[in-house]
Amino acid sequence: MTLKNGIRSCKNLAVRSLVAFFGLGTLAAQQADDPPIRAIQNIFEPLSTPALKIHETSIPVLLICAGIFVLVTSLLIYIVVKFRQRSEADRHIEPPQVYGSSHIELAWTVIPIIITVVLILITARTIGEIQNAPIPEDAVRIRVVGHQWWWEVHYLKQDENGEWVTDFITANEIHVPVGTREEPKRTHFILESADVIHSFWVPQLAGKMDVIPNRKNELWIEPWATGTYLGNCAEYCGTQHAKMKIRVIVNEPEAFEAWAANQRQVPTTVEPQVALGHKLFMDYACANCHTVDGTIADGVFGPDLTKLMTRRTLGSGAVDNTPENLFKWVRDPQAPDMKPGCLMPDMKMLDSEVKEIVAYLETLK
Ligand code: HEC
Ligand SMILES: [Cu+2]
Repeated sequence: MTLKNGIRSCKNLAVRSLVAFFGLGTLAAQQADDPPIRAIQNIFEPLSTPALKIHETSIPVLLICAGIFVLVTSLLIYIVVKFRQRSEADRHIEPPQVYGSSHIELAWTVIPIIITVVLILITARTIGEIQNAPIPEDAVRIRVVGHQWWWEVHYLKQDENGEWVTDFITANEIHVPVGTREEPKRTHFILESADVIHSFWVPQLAGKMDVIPNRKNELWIEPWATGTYLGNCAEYCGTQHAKMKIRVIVNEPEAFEAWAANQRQVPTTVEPQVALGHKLFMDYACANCHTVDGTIADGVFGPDLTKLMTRRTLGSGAVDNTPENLFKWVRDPQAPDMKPGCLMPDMKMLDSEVKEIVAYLETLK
């Protein structure tokens, strides 16, 4: 093994351990043609326009703060050393008392005010640039609704009256097209909440944005590198807040269009070998909480399952979407290795019934 390879495999190992440690999604769920996982939430490597602007603002802010830190710390160390107690006699000597010095008072009032104003101006400029950016005509528009503890995702299209209406619905895994730095491709999010306050955060793409009931917040991204970007709900929202992950899959425009075309396609027939599973799904309460387009299932309490098998994870990134995990999830999502506390109940079905339902779910792609 050459030194270079050795370093590379150490680096890979480090990345994998970090990914595992922070539970930032697992690599197993990836498939061969998926864009690479961008799991390390590296704040110094922005890969999308608003993240870059924030990064550019953070550098002067960090430098100013670092300057203050170094100055204050060195003064402190200097004073601690210089005026330390050297002999027993020192204990009884009072140091010179300085008060009412208008020079000193002015200096330590005015200088911090100036520094603060500079920081405010730098920050306000960036916020303005991001918030006031007009939405380009060709932007992909997505409405995201935060739920305890998953994300409902509506891709929007314009109807004949110019209103933005739902084109198709998915959950937790958001696909968007990639652009370049010269020719950026915008994706615009409208963020809403169905229950409590959540926060939408995919660090390498954009800043955090709170997701608040009865309010529409907005956020946009212009990624210039393909990848599967991992993010998380960043506002404590109850039991399974930590398992309310986000995946943004940034892909080449053709791959994105192919994915979107498939999402729009409504299945019309049920394959005969899964007819029993389909019937059980409709007979049990599944259909009251979940939608499967083209069937009577039109529940909206849980994620839309029409294209379940195109997702890499289950339960908003709680576990990989593998046949075993799908079986375990449907049998009992409250199991300790699934998502205990989540709002889907243990349906207490027979394993044989679960098997039939899972066989049906596996045709939803
Ligand atoms: C009371 C409503 C409710 C019922 C009944 C219900 N679910 Fe769910 N289901 C949910 C909720 C809520 C979630 C999201 C859980 C989370 O991620 O926190 C979910 C998640 C799922 C998921 C994972 C989807 C994804 O993309 O992450 C599958 C699969 C699923 N349910 C299948 C079923 C099946 C099959 C049944 C019937 C046996 C069923 N559900 C019954 C509410 C329900
Ligand atoms: Cu949340």
